[in-house]
Amino acid sequence: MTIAIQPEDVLIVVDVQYDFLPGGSLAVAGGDEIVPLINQLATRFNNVVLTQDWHPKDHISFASQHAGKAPFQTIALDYGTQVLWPDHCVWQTHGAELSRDLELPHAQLIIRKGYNRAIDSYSGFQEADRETQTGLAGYLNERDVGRLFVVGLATDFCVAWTALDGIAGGFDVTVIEDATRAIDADGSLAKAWADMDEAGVARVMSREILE
Ligand code: VGL
Ligand code: ZN
Repeated sequence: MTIAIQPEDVLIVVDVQYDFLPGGSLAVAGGDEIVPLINQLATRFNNVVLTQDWHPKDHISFASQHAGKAPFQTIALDYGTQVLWPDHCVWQTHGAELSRDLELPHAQLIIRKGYNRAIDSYSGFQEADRETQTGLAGYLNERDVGRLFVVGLATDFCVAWTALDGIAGGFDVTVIEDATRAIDADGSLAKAWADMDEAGVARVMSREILE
Protein backbone atom coordinates (compact mmCIF):
# COMPACT_ATOMS: atom_id res chain seq x y z
CA MET A 1 0.00 0.00 0.00
CA THR A 2 1.25 3.47 -0.83
CA ILE A 3 0.81 6.18 1.74
CA ALA A 4 0.61 9.74 0.45
CA ILE A 5 1.97 12.19 3.00
CA GLN A 6 -0.25 15.26 3.30
CA PRO A 7 0.99 18.81 3.96
CA GLU A 8 -0.48 18.79 7.48
CA ASP A 9 1.07 15.44 8.52
CA VAL A 10 3.89 15.47 11.09
CA LEU A 11 7.06 13.40 11.37
CA ILE A 12 8.10 12.91 15.01
CA VAL A 13 11.77 11.94 15.32
CA VAL A 14 12.32 10.36 18.73
CA ASP A 15 15.62 10.54 20.65
CA VAL A 16 18.21 10.16 17.87
CA GLN A 17 20.99 11.08 20.30
CA TYR A 18 24.55 9.86 20.66
CA ASP A 19 23.93 7.84 23.82
CA PHE A 20 21.42 5.70 21.90
CA LEU A 21 23.73 5.27 18.91
CA PRO A 22 26.63 2.79 18.63
CA GLY A 23 29.33 3.86 21.11
CA GLY A 24 26.79 5.51 23.39
CA SER A 25 26.07 4.51 26.99
CA LEU A 26 22.67 3.03 26.12
CA ALA A 27 23.42 2.10 22.53
CA VAL A 28 20.55 0.65 20.54
CA ALA A 29 21.78 -1.98 18.06
CA GLY A 30 21.65 -0.60 14.52
CA GLY A 31 20.51 2.80 15.75
CA ASP A 32 22.80 4.53 13.27
CA GLU A 33 21.25 2.63 10.35
CA ILE A 34 18.00 4.55 10.58
CA VAL A 35 19.51 8.04 10.29
CA PRO A 36 19.75 8.13 6.46
CA LEU A 37 16.24 6.73 6.24
CA ILE A 38 14.89 9.38 8.60
CA ASN A 39 16.59 12.06 6.50
CA GLN A 40 14.96 10.67 3.37
CA LEU A 41 11.53 10.38 4.98
CA ALA A 42 11.77 13.91 6.36
CA THR A 43 11.97 15.35 2.84
CA ARG A 44 8.32 14.26 2.42
CA PHE A 45 7.09 16.16 5.47
CA ASN A 46 6.40 19.85 5.89
CA ASN A 47 6.25 19.36 9.65
CA VAL A 48 9.07 17.74 11.60
CA VAL A 49 9.27 17.62 15.41
CA LEU A 50 12.10 16.04 17.41
CA THR A 51 12.24 14.74 20.95
CA GLN A 52 15.39 14.77 23.06
CA ASP A 53 15.88 12.66 26.20
CA TRP A 54 17.36 15.18 28.65
CA HIS A 55 18.26 14.08 32.17
CA PRO A 56 19.97 15.71 35.15
CA LYS A 57 23.05 13.71 36.18
CA ASP A 58 21.30 12.30 39.27
CA HIS A 59 18.16 11.22 37.43
CA ILE A 60 15.99 8.63 39.20
CA SER A 61 16.04 6.30 36.18
CA PHE A 62 19.80 5.78 36.48
CA ALA A 63 20.87 2.52 38.19
CA SER A 64 23.82 4.49 39.58
CA GLN A 65 21.39 6.35 41.87
CA HIS A 66 20.15 3.18 43.58
CA ALA A 67 22.50 1.25 45.88
CA GLY A 68 22.91 -2.37 44.85
CA LYS A 69 21.03 -1.98 41.58
CA ALA A 70 22.32 -2.71 38.09
CA PRO A 71 21.12 -1.41 34.73
CA PHE A 72 18.04 -3.19 33.35
CA GLN A 73 16.82 -4.18 36.83
CA THR A 74 13.58 -2.55 37.96
CA ILE A 75 12.40 -0.69 41.04
CA ALA A 76 8.95 0.35 42.27
CA LEU A 77 8.37 4.10 42.29
CA ASP A 78 5.25 6.08 43.23
CA TYR A 79 4.14 6.12 39.61
CA GLY A 80 4.83 2.44 38.91
CA THR A 81 7.65 0.13 37.88
CA GLN A 82 10.76 1.88 36.64
CA VAL A 83 13.43 0.15 34.56
CA LEU A 84 16.88 1.30 35.64
CA TRP A 85 19.26 2.41 32.93
CA PRO A 86 22.93 3.18 32.55
CA ASP A 87 23.50 6.93 32.94
CA HIS A 88 22.48 8.42 29.59
CA CYS A 89 21.49 11.67 27.90
CA VAL A 90 22.76 13.82 30.74
CA TRP A 91 22.13 17.41 29.76
CA GLN A 92 25.08 19.27 28.31
CA THR A 93 26.99 16.08 27.56
CA HIS A 94 27.89 14.77 24.12
CA GLY A 95 25.66 11.74 24.68
CA ALA A 96 22.61 13.97 24.99
CA GLU A 97 23.25 15.74 21.69
CA LEU A 98 21.10 14.99 18.68
CA SER A 99 23.02 13.17 15.95
CA ARG A 100 24.76 15.64 13.68
CA ASP A 101 24.04 13.26 10.80
CA LEU A 102 20.35 14.15 10.99
CA GLU A 103 19.52 16.44 8.10
CA LEU A 104 16.38 18.12 9.33
CA PRO A 105 16.86 21.82 8.63
CA HIS A 106 13.12 22.32 8.47
CA ALA A 107 12.41 20.77 11.89
CA GLN A 108 10.20 23.09 13.88
CA LEU A 109 10.28 21.96 17.50
CA ILE A 110 12.60 20.04 19.80
CA ILE A 111 10.77 18.81 22.85
CA ARG A 112 12.99 17.87 25.80
CA LYS A 113 11.76 15.30 28.29
CA GLY A 114 12.98 13.56 31.42
CA TYR A 115 14.42 16.74 32.95
CA ASN A 116 12.56 16.33 36.26
CA ARG A 117 14.92 14.37 38.53
CA ALA A 118 12.22 12.21 40.10
CA ILE A 119 10.11 11.35 37.05
CA ASP A 120 11.15 9.50 33.89
CA SER A 121 9.59 10.35 30.55
CA TYR A 122 9.71 7.90 27.69
CA SER A 123 6.82 9.61 25.97
CA GLY A 124 7.16 12.87 24.12
CA PHE A 125 3.70 13.82 25.41
CA GLN A 126 3.71 13.19 29.15
CA GLU A 127 5.98 12.03 31.92
CA ALA A 128 5.81 8.62 33.57
CA ASP A 129 3.59 9.92 36.37
CA ARG A 130 0.93 10.14 33.59
CA GLU A 131 0.16 13.68 34.77
CA THR A 132 2.95 16.06 33.91
CA GLN A 133 2.52 17.19 30.30
CA THR A 134 5.43 18.16 28.05
CA GLY A 135 3.27 20.54 25.99
CA LEU A 136 3.55 18.54 22.76
CA ALA A 137 -0.19 17.80 22.55
CA GLY A 138 -0.97 21.47 23.07
CA TYR A 139 1.49 22.45 20.37
CA LEU A 140 0.14 19.97 17.85
CA ASN A 141 -3.49 20.81 18.60
CA GLU A 142 -2.87 24.53 18.31
CA ARG A 143 -1.18 23.96 14.95
CA ASP A 144 -4.13 21.85 13.81
CA VAL A 145 -1.90 19.17 12.30
CA GLY A 146 -2.82 15.93 10.54
CA ARG A 147 -1.51 12.44 11.14
CA LEU A 148 1.55 11.69 13.24
CA PHE A 149 4.32 9.44 11.85
CA VAL A 150 6.80 8.29 14.49
CA VAL A 151 10.40 7.18 13.90
CA GLY A 152 13.57 6.95 16.01
CA LEU A 153 14.82 5.25 19.16
CA ALA A 154 13.92 3.10 20.82
CA THR A 155 10.94 1.25 19.30
CA ASP A 156 9.99 -0.45 22.57
CA PHE A 157 10.37 2.55 24.88
CA CYS A 158 10.26 6.14 23.71
CA VAL A 159 8.80 5.44 20.25
CA ALA A 160 6.06 3.17 21.64
CA TRP A 161 5.12 5.42 24.55
CA THR A 162 5.02 8.46 22.27
CA ALA A 163 2.83 6.60 19.77
CA LEU A 164 0.47 5.32 22.49
CA ASP A 165 0.10 8.77 24.04
CA GLY A 166 -0.54 10.19 20.59
CA ILE A 167 -3.48 7.81 20.23
CA ALA A 168 -4.68 8.67 23.75
CA GLY A 169 -4.57 12.32 22.71
CA GLY A 170 -6.86 11.64 19.77
CA PHE A 171 -4.25 11.69 16.99
CA ASP A 172 -3.98 9.26 14.08
CA VAL A 173 -0.58 7.63 14.71
CA THR A 174 1.64 5.48 12.49
CA VAL A 175 5.03 4.01 13.38
CA ILE A 176 7.41 3.60 10.44
CA GLU A 177 8.88 0.32 11.60
CA ASP A 178 12.15 0.17 9.68
CA ALA A 179 12.98 3.72 10.75
CA THR A 180 13.13 2.56 14.38
CA ARG A 181 15.40 0.21 16.34
CA ALA A 182 14.70 -1.47 19.68
CA ILE A 183 16.45 -2.08 23.00
CA ASP A 184 14.44 -5.32 23.38
CA ALA A 185 15.11 -6.05 27.05
CA ASP A 186 13.15 -8.94 28.49
CA GLY A 187 10.45 -9.16 25.82
CA SER A 188 9.89 -5.41 25.71
CA LEU A 189 9.71 -5.21 21.91
CA ALA A 190 6.96 -7.84 21.53
CA LYS A 191 5.01 -6.22 24.34
CA ALA A 192 5.38 -2.77 22.80
CA TRP A 193 4.03 -3.95 19.44
CA ALA A 194 1.16 -5.80 21.14
CA ASP A 195 0.25 -2.63 23.07
CA MET A 196 0.52 -0.48 19.95
CA ASP A 197 -1.57 -2.90 17.85
CA GLU A 198 -4.25 -3.00 20.52
CA ALA A 199 -4.34 0.79 20.82
CA GLY A 200 -4.68 1.24 17.07
CA VAL A 201 -1.22 2.50 16.17
CA ALA A 202 -0.66 1.77 12.48
CA ARG A 203 2.59 0.10 11.44
CA VAL A 204 4.15 0.66 8.01
CA MET A 205 7.49 0.30 6.24
CA SER A 206 9.31 3.31 4.84
CA ARG A 207 9.02 2.05 1.25
CA GLU A 208 5.25 2.49 1.49
CA ILE A 209 5.87 6.20 1.92
CA LEU A 210 8.94 6.61 -0.27
CA GLU A 211 7.88 4.58 -3.33
C1 VGL B 1 14.82 5.69 26.16
C2 VGL B 1 15.33 4.33 27.92
C3 VGL B 1 15.60 5.42 28.72
C4 VGL B 1 14.40 5.80 24.73
C5 VGL B 1 15.08 6.81 26.94
O1 VGL B 1 14.69 6.82 24.07
O2 VGL B 1 13.77 4.84 24.23
N1 VGL B 1 14.94 4.47 26.66
N2 VGL B 1 15.47 6.67 28.21
ZN1 ZN C 1 16.12 8.32 29.38
